[in-house]
Amino acid sequence: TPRVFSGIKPSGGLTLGNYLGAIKRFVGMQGQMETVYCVVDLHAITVWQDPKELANMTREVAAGYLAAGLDPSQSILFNQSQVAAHAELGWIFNCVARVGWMNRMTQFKDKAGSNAEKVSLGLYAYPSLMAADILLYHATHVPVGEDQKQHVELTRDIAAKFNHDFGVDFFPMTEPVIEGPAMRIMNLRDGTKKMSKSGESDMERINMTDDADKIAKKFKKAKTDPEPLPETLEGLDGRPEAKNLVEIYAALNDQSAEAVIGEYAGAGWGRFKPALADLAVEKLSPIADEMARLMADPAEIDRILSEGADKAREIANPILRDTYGIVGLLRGQ
Ligand code: AQP
Repeated sequence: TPRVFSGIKPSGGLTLGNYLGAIKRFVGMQGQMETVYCVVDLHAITVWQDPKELANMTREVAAGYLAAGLDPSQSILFNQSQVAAHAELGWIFNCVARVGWMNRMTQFKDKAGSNAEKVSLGLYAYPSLMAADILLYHATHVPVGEDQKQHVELTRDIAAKFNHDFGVDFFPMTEPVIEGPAMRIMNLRDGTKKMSKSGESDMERINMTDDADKIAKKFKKAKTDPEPLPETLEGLDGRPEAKNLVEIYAALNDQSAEAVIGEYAGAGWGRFKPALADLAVEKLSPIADEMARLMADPAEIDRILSEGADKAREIANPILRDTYGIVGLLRGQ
């Protein structure tokens, strides 16, 4: 049966990139397939996280999922560290994946930069734990942004090598689901870099908790070139900042980028940016309000996560037990 798995790291507050590239689509798949969504806290600690802030951000990411429409009676929602099987299968996959595969991961190269000797071993092995997250549920579909495509491909490589090495047909070949106009939302100050939770300046991203004034200010100050919007979609080529703002508008309004260009052809930034800010406020402020309401009751969020973890274990534990059996690891009754 088709099953969806995806996750978000609580490594900072949610951004518009996480919302459009991930959460909004996760919620859209609910009800069509079995859906399992995770707050991947074990991934967050691959870089330093303040312990109190980590707990708080884990709840905030959960609140973001819920506020955007995730229904815990239709989807499983939990935080990764509560289901020990993730770490256990992650170790087995560390022994299946090859160092050479990890060396090709572009996200690791981006994050480690020139500092590769000093980053955590966990950051290096991150894609192998991500493969465990997905395959522990025998997930067939993984909705992700463009930036995660390579990691889902690695997940397939790990599944194939495991199946081949042990002569079984056990782990499925997972498909990345990357579609829609907002698969890569870029930084508002530099259209060649992606919008990230942990980017240096707050002005480069829209946070899901930003109020109307902040949203308007950030779009007003967003970098652009001086040209007006083009008459055709091709006119956005070579104009990364302009393209990004058009794509954000399209994704927020459930339109194609072409339709947005159709409406705003020839418009200057003095017209387009306020329209974009108004649209963003209209779509995001109800979510921000609901997140604030949920965050006022952390015990309720913790309860939802722990109930979700119980349901997740019901799927994950039998798959882990079978994996141990295949590998030849003894496990008592
Ligand atoms: N800019 C983006 N555009 C589209 N999708 C994005 N995603 C993240 N940024 C964008 C998608 O959000 C999901 C969760 O990502 P994550 O939290 O696991 O890790 P990330 O991709 O590393 O996110 P950040 O925001 O950049 O976090 P930091 O700064 O801590 O590394 C994924 O599906 C991702 O594709």
